Formats: sequence, C-alpha cells, structure tokens
Amino acid sequence: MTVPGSFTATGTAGTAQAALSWTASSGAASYKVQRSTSSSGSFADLSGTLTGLTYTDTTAAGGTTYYYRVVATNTAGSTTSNTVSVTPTSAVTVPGSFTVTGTAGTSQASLSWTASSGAASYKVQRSTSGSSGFADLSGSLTALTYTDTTAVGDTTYYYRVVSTNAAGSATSNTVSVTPASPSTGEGTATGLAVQYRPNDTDAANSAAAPQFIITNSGTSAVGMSTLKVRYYFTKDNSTAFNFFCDWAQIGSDNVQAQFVSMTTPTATADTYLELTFKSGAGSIAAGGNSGQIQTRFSKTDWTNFSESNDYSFSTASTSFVNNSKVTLYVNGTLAWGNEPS
Ligand SMILES: [Ca+2]
Ligand SMILES: [Ca+2]
Repeated sequence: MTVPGSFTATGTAGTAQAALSWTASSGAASYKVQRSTSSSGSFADLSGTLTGLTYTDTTAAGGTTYYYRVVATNTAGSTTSNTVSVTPTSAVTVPGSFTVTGTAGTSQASLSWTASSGAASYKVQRSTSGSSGFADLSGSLTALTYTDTTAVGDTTYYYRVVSTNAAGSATSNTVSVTPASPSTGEGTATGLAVQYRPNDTDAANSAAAPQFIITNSGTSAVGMSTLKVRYYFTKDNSTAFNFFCDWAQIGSDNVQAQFVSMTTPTATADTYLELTFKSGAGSIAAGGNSGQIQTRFSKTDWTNFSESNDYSFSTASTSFVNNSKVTLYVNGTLAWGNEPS
C-alpha cells in the first residue's frame, strides 16, 4: 500500500456557498475538505469523511474569500491537494426600508427619497386616496428624485415609492402633496377659470372626451364670443380628427372647434383643440358659469388615442374641477391656465 496519488481540486463560487470538486486520487480510501480564511492556513476540517469527488460548502458567507484544500487518505497515509480560493457572492435580500418626502410646486409635486439598501430600481406610485388605488406613475428609476408634472393644482395626491431587486420589493411611507394652482395675473383680474372633467377616463380608446365649464368669479359679465379654450394633447399619429359637441348649455351649435398643430411641440402636447363661441352663446354673468360644454373628438380612422401622455388630460377627478392645463383666452390674452412649455 502506498499513500494516495496527487490530485487537483477546483472551486466555484455560488450565492453564499462554494462548490468544490476534485480529481480522483489513486488509492485513496476517503477524502476530507479543509477550509481556511488565509491561504497559508491554518486549515481546519470542514467536511466529514467523503468518498465522492464533490462537496458544497453551504456555511460560507457572501463576500468572504475562503481557501479550500482536500486531503485524500488511506491506511498508508494521506496526500493533500492544491489550495483553491473561492469568494461566494452575497445573497440578495429584499431592499431595505426607506423614506420619501414630497414638496408641492405649481401644478407639480417634487419627490425625493432615501436610498433603499440593495435596491436595483425604484418606481413612483400615485393615488388620489391615501389608502388604496395606487398606480405606477413613473417608469423604472435609479435616481432618488422624481417630479410629477402631470399633477393638477389644488388636488391632493398621495405618493409612495417601491424599491425592487431580484429578491423582492419594499414600499416606502406615503406622502400627500397638494400642488398649487398657477396664478395668472390676467386670470386674477378677470376671475375666469376653466373646470374640466374627462367624460371617459379610458386613456387608450378611440375617443377623447373633455368636458368644460367656464366660471366667472369676477365682477362683470364676459361675452363668450371673446373667449377661446385650448385643450392640449399629443395626437400620437398623423390621422385627422372628427369633432363632436355632444351637448352644451349654451347650445352645441354655438360651439366651434378647430385642431391646431403647435409650432413648438412639447413632450405632452403637439396639437390643441381650440373652442370658440358664436355670439349666440351669450355671456357669462358675474358669479356665473357657462354650464357644461361636452366635447368629444376621435380620429377619422377610429384608431385609439394614447391620452395618458396628453398635457390637458387628467383622471384626477371625474367631477368638474379647475384644470390649469386647459387654457382660456380673452380677446387672445391668456386669462387662465398654463400653456405647455
Ligand atoms: Ca378616452
Ligand atoms: Ca397622446
């Protein structure tokens, strides 16, 4: 009987483990795996007595470098393999807890959050209820800030952020933000505002159905024929539009519409629907309003819109509320709202 022959060990890193294998040692009766955290030792027995040629060290910690060697034994003595180093990768755990804060701007909300340990990406979610109805607002983010420019002034929104990695996700606290309405000097002077609601909140069907009420909180009546309303959107393709005024308190025949291509498009607006009013529409008394103006438009080929990327579109409320992203002009001068920029 002679001592076991020379042989070679190899090691492969796993997640918090190391997989070892070795060639057969001639004449070996059994093997033992030894481990050290130093290449020079000391090595301690890790395994019991083995007869196979593989061993998995599941007691390893991710990110630590270990040194392994294998000892082959028979009754004549023992032979030790080469030493291999293996650095197991760290186990992926769900992202850590983190905190979001929000700041109100004019028709927008600025969010920032602390880092969630181990997070690969973040998503911002929004709801108009603090307890339910959260929907993804942003795409996948790696930054720790996000600005919601789709917010409407004087509306309270609830935001939270979800951090994600391969192991799962973590959700931040919820913050509420109420963006301010824009102040336009002319609007303050005239007291005019535009209320809006989407008659159809489906952002991906063949109809865009904005409905409006023009309100006059000023001290004098305003002739409707001096007014223009603009509703901004991206047309998504080059198809032309059909306009319908389904109903208007002032008489739908008194509502005129045209679609105007913007000379300076923005990410959320390349076209606007412009409403003007015939003299038959009369005037809006001080303290009064126009009544509902129920408009709708479709593409001539009835293909679907994508309204979620439209400047003036909002599903924040299905009741009539002020929408500063619908603009109103008196004799061509901006009197309400913010044009897209
Ligand atoms: Ca729609
Ligand atoms: Ca669009």
